[in-house]
Amino acid sequence: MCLKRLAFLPLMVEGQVVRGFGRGSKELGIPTANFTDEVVKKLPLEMENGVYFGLASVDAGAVDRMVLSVGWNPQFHNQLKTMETHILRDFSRDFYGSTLRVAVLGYIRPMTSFTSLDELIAAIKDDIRKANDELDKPEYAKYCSQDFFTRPLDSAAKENLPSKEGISDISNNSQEFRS
Ligand code: ADP
Ligand code: RBF
Ligand code: MG
Repeated sequence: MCLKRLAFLPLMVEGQVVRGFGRGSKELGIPTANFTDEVVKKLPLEMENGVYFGLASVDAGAVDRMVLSVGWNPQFHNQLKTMETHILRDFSRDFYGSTLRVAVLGYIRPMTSFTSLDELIAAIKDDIRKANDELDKPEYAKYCSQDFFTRPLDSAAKENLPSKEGISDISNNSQEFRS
C-alpha cells in the first residue's frame, strides 16, 4: 500500500501542547496532544483537512510514530479547527505545556462524520495500522535523526514561554515561521 504523497510534505511543526475539549482520552481512549491556534493558523493553505501520519517527540525526547488530525472534527460539530496528534506510545501522564515536534510525512484520509463513536474509534485504529505499515518502510528512518528532532529546546520553550512555535518544510530549511 502507498498512501498519498503531497507536495508540501514532509512538514515539520513545533509548538506548545494546549488543552482541547478534553474528549480525546475520556470518550475515545485515544488522547490527542493539541497545538495552539497560532500553529493551526500557520499551516500551509494547501494542507487539506484530514488524517496524516508521521513522527513526533515531546520536549526533544524520543522520536515516536504518530497519527494526527487536522480539521473541524465533524463528528463533534466543532466550530474550531484543530491539529491533534496521537503519539503511538503509552506515556501514562499528561504533558500539557510541553513542546511537541511533529514531522508530518503522509496523508491517510479526509476527516469524516461517522454514525457512531465506535465507528470513529475503529477508523482511528485503522489509521494507526496504516501508519505503522507505512512507517515500517526504510525510507522514513532518516527523519528520526533530522536536526529538527535532535536540536535542543530553546530556553523559551524550556520555561514554557509561548514564543516557540514554528512550521518548516525541511526540503527548504530557510522557510521557518515563528509567532
Ligand atoms: P485535550 O482535549 O485537552 O487535548 P485529550 O483527552 O485529547 O485532551 O488528552 C490529550 C493529552 O493527553 C495530551 O495533551 C497529553 O498531555 C496527554 N497524552 C498522554 N498520552 C498521550 C499520547 N500517547 N498522545 C497524545 N497525548 C497524550
Ligand atoms: N474527528 C472527526 O470528527 N472525524 C474523523 O474522521 C477524525 N479522525 C481522526 C483521526 C485521528 C488519527 C485522530 C487522532 C483524530 C481524529 N478525529 C476525527 C478527531 C477526534 O474527533 C478528536 O481527537 C476528538 O474529538 C478529541 O478532540
Ligand atoms: Mg486532544
